[in-house]
Amino acid sequence: MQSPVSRVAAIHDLSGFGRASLTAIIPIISSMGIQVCPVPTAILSTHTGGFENYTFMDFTDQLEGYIEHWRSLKIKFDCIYTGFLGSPRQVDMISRCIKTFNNCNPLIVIDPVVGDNGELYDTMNMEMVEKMRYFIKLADIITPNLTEAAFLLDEPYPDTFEEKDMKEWLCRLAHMGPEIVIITSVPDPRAKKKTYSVAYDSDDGRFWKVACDYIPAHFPGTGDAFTSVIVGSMLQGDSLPIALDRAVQFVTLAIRASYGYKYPEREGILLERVLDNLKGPVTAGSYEILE
Ligand code: PXL
Repeated sequence: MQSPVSRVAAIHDLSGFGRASLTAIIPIISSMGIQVCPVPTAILSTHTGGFENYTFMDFTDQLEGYIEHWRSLKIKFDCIYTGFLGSPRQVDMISRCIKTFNNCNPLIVIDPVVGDNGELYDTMNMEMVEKMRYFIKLADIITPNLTEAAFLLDEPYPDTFEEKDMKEWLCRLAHMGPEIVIITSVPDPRAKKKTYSVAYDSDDGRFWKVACDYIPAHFPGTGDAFTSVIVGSMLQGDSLPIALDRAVQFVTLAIRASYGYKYPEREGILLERVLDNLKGPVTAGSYEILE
């Protein structure tokens, strides 16, 4: 029987405090009218960006039984969305899990979470990067930030970026497997206070760009928020440039809603204050096509 609403399997860690991974993904995608079924890859007391002494429980050994139960229930998914993974062994496990659900032809979205601001996250290493290079072959859509794109391509982290170089990176990443590549957090070489996100659809060969103001803040979990809006938007039937536009606008709004307060950035963006914006109709955005 067809589900009355679209359904996403969200394969991510559950970090109890800090509004990253599942605690950002579930409210965002749910607010967009889509059912989120979490597959927790690890359980942490907080995310790893800015907290010390967090607890970490790897959930890999439980996953086989968890997924097997879902399979026995014949649950169908419209999308499988995965991000931060805890270990190289977990990447193999999740690859098998994705193949299990391939019979209903879900949209596969992989956010290759390994780092930010030119560096790998605490729990990541080059073995994980190497694994990610193979893992993304399974994806329809990937959403690396500029740091992750550089690691996946084995390129140094660039300070500035011309559009033609960006296009080359997008094409090279698409050659690694995914049909659609979206790169976020690219500093604009011409405007100091701007960053942009770009997307490439290798099916029609078109490139899209959405610019936004740079705000000097680093809230963990913004990548998860961004990709969640992409997932929700694509499942609602939006075009790629509209999905890109909605994701950039939502994250920018959430950062602006948070930045004016005096609270630690490591607690993440104040999603609770902006979630309702995802319920509105699609409005005129600012995307451009790159010729
Ligand atoms: O938002 C990415 C992310 C997800 N999960 C954990 C993290 C981070 C980034 O720091 O630490 C556990």
